[in-house]
Amino acid sequence: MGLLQSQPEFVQVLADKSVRAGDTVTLQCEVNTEWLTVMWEKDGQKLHCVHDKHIMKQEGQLLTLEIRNAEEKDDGSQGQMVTELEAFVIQRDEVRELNFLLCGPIGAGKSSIINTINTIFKKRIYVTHQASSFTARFQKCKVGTAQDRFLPFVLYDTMGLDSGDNAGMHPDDFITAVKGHMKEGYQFNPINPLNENSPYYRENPSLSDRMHCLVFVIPADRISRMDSVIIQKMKNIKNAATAMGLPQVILMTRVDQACTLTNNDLHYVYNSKKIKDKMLECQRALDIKMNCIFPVKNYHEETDISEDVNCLMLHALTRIVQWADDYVDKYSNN
Ligand SMILES: Nc1nc2c(ncn2[C@@H]2O[C@H](COP(=O)(O)OP(=O)(O)OP(=O)(O)O)[C@@H](O)[C@H]2O)c(=O)[nH]1
Ligand SMILES: [Mg+2]
Repeated sequence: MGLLQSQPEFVQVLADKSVRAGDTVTLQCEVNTEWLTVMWEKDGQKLHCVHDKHIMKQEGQLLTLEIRNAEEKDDGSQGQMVTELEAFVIQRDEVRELNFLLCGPIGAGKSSIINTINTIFKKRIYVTHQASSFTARFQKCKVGTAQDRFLPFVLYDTMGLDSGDNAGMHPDDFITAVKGHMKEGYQFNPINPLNENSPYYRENPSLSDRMHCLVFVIPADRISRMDSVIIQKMKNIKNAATAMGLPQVILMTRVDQACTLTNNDLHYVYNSKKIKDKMLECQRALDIKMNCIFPVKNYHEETDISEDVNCLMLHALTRIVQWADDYVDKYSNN
């Protein structure tokens, strides 16, 4: 939060505060003049004062903002997570970008994740990565903007997994991609996976060409009815990734479709029994630890940016970036 005015200076700036949910938070700062107009900001945006929740006071040179009945959403953590990710530097300069491979059933929300992450960093709704038109090529998707700089991680979108033998992305293609053999632009072929004779096959991939985190995308509202063949395909991919020591996470999408409470208010996501049950189902299906399963909601029909949607995704992305960086650090030759 901050104070906007041309001439005055802070005598005492805002301090960080840790509080319990339900507490009243008092944020205070001091300036060197009484003659000013004050505006409080949160995450770089003007604070929308809510009646009986935000109380602003100006007593001489002392400026106070009282936030009653503090909730998680009152935290300015979105801005902090964005700043930290924008400033992120990979530990090893052998690798210039961390590569994340998205993997999941058809229509799970893989392309929408790319749109959601780009929406956060472009700070406007981003829909270029066409969701709902199925993904046919191996595509690398940058995050951020050319003007401000792209972030040091990229997402690789893939075709969805299907239950048929000759339908959806071939599981062998995931393993080929994880190992770094698959070149961008490769057209997925459900029947014949990529082979060494193809121009899209990279012979000797380096650590930079390999994937640094495998991101399973599982829709919360469909996990209970998911075909066992699809689950088995994901398990096989997971086992191959485990053998390579690759970090793996689950982004559990469509939480709004799985729980009415969460649909009405995304803050319920961590308190909802339904969502917890869906996370447990994901854990059992793929044998991935609960602290590597992240419930998220994608932008899909919204026209405005939502801090709640952003915070869920940013929380997951922060962990993914850290774990991928640890993997690169471990396997780097330098
Ligand atoms: N309600 C809701 N809808 C979502 C969410 N994520 C994705 N969708 C919708 O689900 C549908 C499928 O999303 P996509 O992002 O195209 O899924 P995909 O995994 O890329 O699909 P394929 O490329 O066909 O495998 C689209 O209509 C999205 O708008 C979410 O979190 N909540
Ligand atoms: Mg897609």
